[in-house]
Amino acid sequence: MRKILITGATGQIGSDLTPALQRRYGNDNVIASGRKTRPTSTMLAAGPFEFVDVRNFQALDKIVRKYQIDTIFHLASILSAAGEARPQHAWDVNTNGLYNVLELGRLHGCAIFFPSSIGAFGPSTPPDNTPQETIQRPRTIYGISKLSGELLCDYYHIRFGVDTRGLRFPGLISHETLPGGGTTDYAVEIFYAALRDRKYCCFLRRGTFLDMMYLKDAIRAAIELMEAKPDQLIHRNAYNVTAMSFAPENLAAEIKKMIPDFTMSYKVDPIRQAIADSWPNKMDDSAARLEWGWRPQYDLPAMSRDMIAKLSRKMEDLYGTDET
Ligand code: AKB
Repeated sequence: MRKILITGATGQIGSDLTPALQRRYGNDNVIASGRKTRPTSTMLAAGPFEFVDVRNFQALDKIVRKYQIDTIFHLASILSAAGEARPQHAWDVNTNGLYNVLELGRLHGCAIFFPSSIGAFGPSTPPDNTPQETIQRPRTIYGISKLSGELLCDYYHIRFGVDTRGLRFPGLISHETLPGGGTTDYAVEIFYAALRDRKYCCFLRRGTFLDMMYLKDAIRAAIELMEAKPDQLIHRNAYNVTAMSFAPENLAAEIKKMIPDFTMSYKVDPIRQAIADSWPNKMDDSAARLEWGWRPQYDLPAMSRDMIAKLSRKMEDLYGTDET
């Protein structure tokens, strides 16, 4: 990796991945890009930024040529719940965007990182210790686009020798940027609500177990996978990776240890509940552990402590303290 392009750089993953790659590879060697969301002034000051729609092949091609890109982290994507609200749009962005990026990989020899998801599984997938290779019949347009993305990445690797690599990310929890339109978003919203209002109304039912990961681990996983030696990789597209599995009440109990007057109620959103019910409870990520040494560093208590500490500071900076 010498010259890196990140699509969707202003999103939840990109906001943390961009500075991490800049620290490692140099600010001028990481080109952040996005379609609509204005980058923060910090991101703009830190390195090059390009506005581009990933569905526009010519515009992407121009950027790849301009900066002589050799690696693309393709993060631009519509998430699960937002995808169900606008399925045609989600298919267009997720599938045609990836197709364009893979074509750039074929034409210019770029390595490609593709984030797949637990959404690539469906209700007939074994929900516990979900194997690396198993039944995948997703029922959401997001999951269908992620599964076809995994297959397309394999195809470009086998047929054209493109260096494609991917991870099946679980719900990602972070304090920098909010996720937009996912089913696992409750696990981020709850921290803001706990600190601000001391209460949260959860849109998923008690007992809904899902895989989750702190974003710091996810960023490290993406970089470690892209830096792994190619001959280590058997399951390129895409590796199961997880750090913890919990239900809403487990997360609430963890937060309560630090904010004792915090309470949680439930108002189930049937669309997001149906999506969550079709996803695994807990994946088996032994292929990632064996093939390229994946190890998470944050479990539920460590992640919760760090989130509370970082968000308390952020809220203090934004709103000040109650003291006069
Ligand atoms: C979503 O909820 O849509 C995402 C995901 C698990 O891929 N966070």
